[in-house]
Amino acid sequence: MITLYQHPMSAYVMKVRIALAEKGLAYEAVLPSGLADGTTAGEFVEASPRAEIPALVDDDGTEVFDSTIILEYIEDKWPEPPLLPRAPAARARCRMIEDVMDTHYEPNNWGTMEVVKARRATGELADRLVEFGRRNIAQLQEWLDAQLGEHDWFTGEQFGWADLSVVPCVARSTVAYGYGIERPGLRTWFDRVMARPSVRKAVDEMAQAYAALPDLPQLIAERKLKRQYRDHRLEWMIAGGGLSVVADGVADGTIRFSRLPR
Ligand SMILES: N[C@@H](CCC(=O)N[C@@H](CS)C(=O)NCC(=O)O)C(=O)O
Repeated sequence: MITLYQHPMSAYVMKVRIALAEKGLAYEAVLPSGLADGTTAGEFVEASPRAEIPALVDDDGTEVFDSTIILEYIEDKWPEPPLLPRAPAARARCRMIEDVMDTHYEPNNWGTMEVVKARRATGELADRLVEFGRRNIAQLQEWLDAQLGEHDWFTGEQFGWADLSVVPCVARSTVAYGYGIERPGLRTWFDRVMARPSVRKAVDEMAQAYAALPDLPQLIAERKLKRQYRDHRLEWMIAGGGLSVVADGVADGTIRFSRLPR
């Protein structure tokens, strides 16, 4: 049986969960302990040396980390039904859409949670950061709408790679933060994609996990939550005006950075 190290709120994990469901592949979902404060260890870190989810361990022992590499592994090993189209240009387009979601859209959701749930900032700074995320999301949704054009799916003729990369981020900003989808084309696509059982299940579990989040400010005060600030997310916080959030987190030891493979 495939093992998937995961957390239901992660957009990167959701991509993989949707892909596995679309391929009809059963897996055991394992929530690694220590994700909150970076004290993960053991078999999870052997499979994922950067200590990030998702990581997949195949039943022959093959270990794969990083959502994009995992999607490629799944597509290579179980090509049916295909998630990528055949034409090179269409394949490249799917991967570009995925990259924009992973690097530009996702940090807005992550950062908004750092403000509204973890309350890393208050008052005027909190308002500025939330507004930064809201504006970015509106602009990215406009871009997505243009990518979709008159098509039913981002991937092309059928649901696939690009759709499963877009939906985790759009669902999170809609379900968790209540941002409407202003563009009618994108809105219609969202309703269409949410009708797929693979997507509905992943989004429902994300929403449940979000609703059940513990008191994050309390955990931060107790030094039990030490969030990883990394690449696009770190950039988001700084670009939005939250350099002091980073400085405060470094000073009080409640943020951490990337972990090198050892
Ligand atoms: N590039 C990676 C990013 C994965 C990622 O950022 N995962 C986060 C959760 S959403 C994580 O595991 N962070 C480590 C931590 O919080 O300790 C991928 O696409 O899989």
